[in-house]
Amino acid sequence: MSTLTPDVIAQLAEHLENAELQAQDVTKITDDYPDMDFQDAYDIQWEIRRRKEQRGHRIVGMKMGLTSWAKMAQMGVEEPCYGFLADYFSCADGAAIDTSKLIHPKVEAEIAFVTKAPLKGPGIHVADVYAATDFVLPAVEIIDSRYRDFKFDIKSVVADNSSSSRFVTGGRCLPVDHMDLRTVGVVMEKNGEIVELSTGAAVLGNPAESVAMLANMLGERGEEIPAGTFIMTGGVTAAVAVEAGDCVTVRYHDLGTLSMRFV
Ligand code: OOG
Ligand code: MG
Repeated sequence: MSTLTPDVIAQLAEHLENAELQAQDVTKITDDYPDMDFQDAYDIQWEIRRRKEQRGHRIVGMKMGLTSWAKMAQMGVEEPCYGFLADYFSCADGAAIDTSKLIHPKVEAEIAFVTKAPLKGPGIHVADVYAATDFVLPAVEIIDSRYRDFKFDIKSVVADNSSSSRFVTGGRCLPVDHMDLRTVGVVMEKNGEIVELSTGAAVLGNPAESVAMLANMLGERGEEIPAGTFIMTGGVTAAVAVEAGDCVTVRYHDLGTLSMRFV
């Protein structure tokens, strides 16, 4: 079901994408459209994706969000969501990330997958994910909600591409059969001090569950995860606010270290 007309979907997509591109916060869209539903919210997100592709941007991955209790508790939203990653979101390990293009960035430590076979829901489970995984690697997401004071509800955040804005990846990649993803330890440091720590099990008990959930959510729209897709599974800890001058390093058991600074 959807409640919004195609015109309103297009208008809200433009509104939210402009907020991203101009780094200007806006009020959450459910204030004006309280009856909008999940389909409307994902329709807006897919329209933002279409707008970017039409301008020549490539989609270089997908992300799941709100998959750990730490994140759900921090945001007051208890349902996972997905988003897409556009080419210009990608930053190299060690990058200087320009905060003037962002509203109020926060960093999240995540475990990422790259697939080697398509995954199409419904009915995808962890064994399917293992079979379709090429390798896993560390990733740090920089989220930047377009909503004032980073306050939203699930439908507003879905429409806003689940706060996606930048990501850093690299480190070391490992085949999934060489590790227990649940016990991968993660230590996040900001300016040399430990600010958060967790393990892979924080994400739905096993980050592979997050990939399965993405396949099943996409399946509801008749979409799939193609082979060769980079997927971030969601923050293993609460997100940490950063500003110009901050340096962040995240150390992962067996998967190496990622660093970035904010300028
Ligand atoms: C929504 C996106 C959450 C994650 O890893 O949990 C997310 C938000 O908290 O703004 O990317
Ligand atoms: Mg995230």
